[in-house]
Amino acid sequence: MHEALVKAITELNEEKVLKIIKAELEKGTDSNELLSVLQQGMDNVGALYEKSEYFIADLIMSGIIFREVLDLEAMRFHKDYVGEKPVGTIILGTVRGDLHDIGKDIFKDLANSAGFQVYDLGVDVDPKKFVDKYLETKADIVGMSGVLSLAITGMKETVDLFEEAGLRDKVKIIVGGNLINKDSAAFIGADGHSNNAMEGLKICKSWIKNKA
Ligand code: B12
Repeated sequence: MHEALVKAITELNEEKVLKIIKAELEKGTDSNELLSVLQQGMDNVGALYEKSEYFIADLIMSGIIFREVLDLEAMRFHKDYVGEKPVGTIILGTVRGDLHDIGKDIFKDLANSAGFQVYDLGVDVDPKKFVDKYLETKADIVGMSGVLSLAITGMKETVDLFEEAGLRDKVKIIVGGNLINKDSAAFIGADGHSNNAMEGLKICKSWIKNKA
């Protein structure tokens, strides 16, 4: 399945991707495993775009296919948690200049399904908006997403603004996205990082546990 699914998404074969995913879901394959295989295919699409073999329309198509998969009933997590007592609260957004939101939304859905209340600020979020939302909600965690190189700057500026506002030690900050690694996270000044939504969620859960 692994290779066939990576090939289908790399070739932007919408029908085949959906066929494989539906068959795997029926077999009981874990939805997170399917997402991580799809992500590898998206990396291939990005690489082909870099080599000018694919164009912007192809990036758009890959995004449309990915969204279709996320919208399948069996892929849905428990969205929009509004329970009485969330396990924790997270302010989330794709940082300034970056419009990619597929990864952000996956993290959001997973966090919701784990009982977190998520304040989703959307895409292209100005650093000040993160700080303002913190002042309004006093959330436990700030999560920033971004896949463009310039997202690193937006993330760092947001952390710096928390520092300037004297709020840095009040909140845990996690950054995520394809190009986030140990070095970029250290440069940004984040408390945690991951380029895998499930891993990121584990980090958030451990923070909440230690706080209690
Ligand atoms: C689909 C896509 C698009 C779609 C986005 C649709 C959408 N609604 O998001 C569209 C067509 C809009 C697009 C536009 C552009 N794109 Co684009 N795009 C992609 C592509 C192919 C896939 C991105 C994606 O959705 N991946 C799948 C998701 C699931 O992965 P992810 O985001 O990494 O998320 C996972 C983890 O990182 C993590 N995660 C994500 N966020 C968070 C947050 C937290 C807190 C945590 C814990 C975890 C976490 O969880 C997710 C699941 O595990 C990538 C290639 C790639 N390799 O990523 C290029 C890519 C990101 N795009 C690129 C470029 C250049 C562009 C454009 C500039 C193209 C142009 N000339 O206009 C524009 C930029 C627009 C803008 N200002 O943002 C480049 C970026 C290069 C760079 N280093 O800056 C890439 C890398 C392609 C490439 N190799 O050249 N793109």
